[in-house]
Amino acid sequence: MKILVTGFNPFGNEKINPASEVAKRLPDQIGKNKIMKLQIPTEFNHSAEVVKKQILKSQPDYVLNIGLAGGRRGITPELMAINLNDSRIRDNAGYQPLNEPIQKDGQNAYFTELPIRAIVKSIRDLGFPSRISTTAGTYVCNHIMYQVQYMIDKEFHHLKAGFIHIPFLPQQVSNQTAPSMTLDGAVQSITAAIKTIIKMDGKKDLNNVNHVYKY
Ligand code: PCA
Repeated sequence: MKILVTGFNPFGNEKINPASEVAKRLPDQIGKNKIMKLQIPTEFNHSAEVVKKQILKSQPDYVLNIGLAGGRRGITPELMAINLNDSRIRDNAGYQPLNEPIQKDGQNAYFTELPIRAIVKSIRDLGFPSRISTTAGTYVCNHIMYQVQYMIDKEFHHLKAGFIHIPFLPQQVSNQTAPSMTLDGAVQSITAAIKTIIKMDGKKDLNNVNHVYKY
């Protein structure tokens, strides 16, 4: 199988984004499976095009997008993406959409095809905090998750995709009390998530993980 993993570049006031730092440190291969890594821009109007180009070029079986959710304590696979751009800050191109749909002919929401319950379990088994998130927000992360699902809906019917938010790095919170996770911890967690995606391919997600919505 081929798995495309994307990580956003730094945005807002941050000089680093753990998402792209994690993506580039992932192994190139897990078993017989190829892991392809791509940094993508934190831009509403450009990110989907960059991902689509790479999907057409490398024909992955799975797309896993990774982003930073500053303030969250653990690794949070997203349940769904909604058809809304509504931004409290400008993106890296200076664009700040307010209350606008992403796709006029798209569904209100799309659910991920990833085995997010099994992913949460595999990360907790490593000793790192993880739970399912029921909202990816309304900024560029929700946007890219939605856009990839829209591509699946309209053209790449066999593709499976999802999104995982990760916490700040320790150096990003040295002057505040927000939670963080080391880069090594985040790399280990995302590697475990990818191994779970591979192991669960073609199988139904677990339904016996208790309290997956809570730490
Ligand atoms: N996090 C932002 C966009 C890019 C990123 O890494 C978000 O949660 O929308």
